[in-house]
Amino acid sequence: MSQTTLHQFLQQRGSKEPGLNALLLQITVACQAIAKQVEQGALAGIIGSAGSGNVQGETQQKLDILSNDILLQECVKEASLAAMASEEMETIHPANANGEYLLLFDPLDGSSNIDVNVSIGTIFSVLRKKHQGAAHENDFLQVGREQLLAGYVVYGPQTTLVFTLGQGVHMFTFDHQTQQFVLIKENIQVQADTKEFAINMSNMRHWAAPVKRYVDECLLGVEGARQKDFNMRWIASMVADVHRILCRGGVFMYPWDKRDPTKPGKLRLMYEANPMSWLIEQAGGASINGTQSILDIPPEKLHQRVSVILGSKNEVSRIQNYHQNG
Ligand code: P6P
Repeated sequence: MSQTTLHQFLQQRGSKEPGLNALLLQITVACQAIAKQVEQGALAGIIGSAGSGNVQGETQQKLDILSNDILLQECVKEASLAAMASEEMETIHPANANGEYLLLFDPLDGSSNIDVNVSIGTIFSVLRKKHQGAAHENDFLQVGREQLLAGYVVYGPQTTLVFTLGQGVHMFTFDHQTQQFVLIKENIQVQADTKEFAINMSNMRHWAAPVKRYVDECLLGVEGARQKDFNMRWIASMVADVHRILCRGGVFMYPWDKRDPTKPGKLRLMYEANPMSWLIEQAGGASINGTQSILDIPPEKLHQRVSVILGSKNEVSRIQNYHQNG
């Protein structure tokens, strides 16, 4: 079977902006280096806590910091990149003052899974710097619909890249023999209906009523209002859960809960929810915070959090209806 590499795909069907294609390729160079470290794990002495905390107040794993550094070092080489922002950095990291693009990333999503050899991943999002000269933090505060490029690399049984440039969602798996990302699926579509939901059930007593109603109905299965049985998955790596949904449908929920009512949710808007939401919408799915599309939420802070409900559009629509109509 003739293989289409990522380079060939971008030459044939990439962005009309060469700098954006070049930036995507540079991001994949960084992710290949991260994949090599992830595969080594304990053999490279990179398992476990780094003994430091990030701006989120979370304990940083050694691989969190290493992955962040690899992305900074590799992507700064791209002349089109003006600045970077990361879950692991309090403020932005300047790159090239004449660069046109702003890159945001969660360098290693799913850190709690690193030590137990469960899939983790890198999530990335690219915006345009809309003025001349050096970038400032406020330049990053754009709604998700302004994204030019969004995607992730999942480090699992395969190292797989999924991205969108606004013309569909495409999937590439890394071929270790040729050292190339090879196209395995283009124009991915998320099933409109599903029998599979993903949520951390241990938080059930803290959920708002609409989420509790939806999950209760799933659990009642064929004997309840839904008249069909559901399956549940929770990998605790958003990248892996979203990848499964892109491949076979489903709905992912990390909703607001009353453990800390002042926090709209656990996941971060700019470098987790927005890139994943654009991928899902580009694939025909839907993504909301409960009441509105995540891609329409105007960001106020770089690290702000958001409630996330995304996946098969008919299920997301049902959950939105429960939020809006009780
Ligand atoms: P919990 C990983 O830490 C993450 O940010 C997402 O990738 C994942 O979906 C979620 O948190 C898991 O959170 O509370 O179930 O451990």
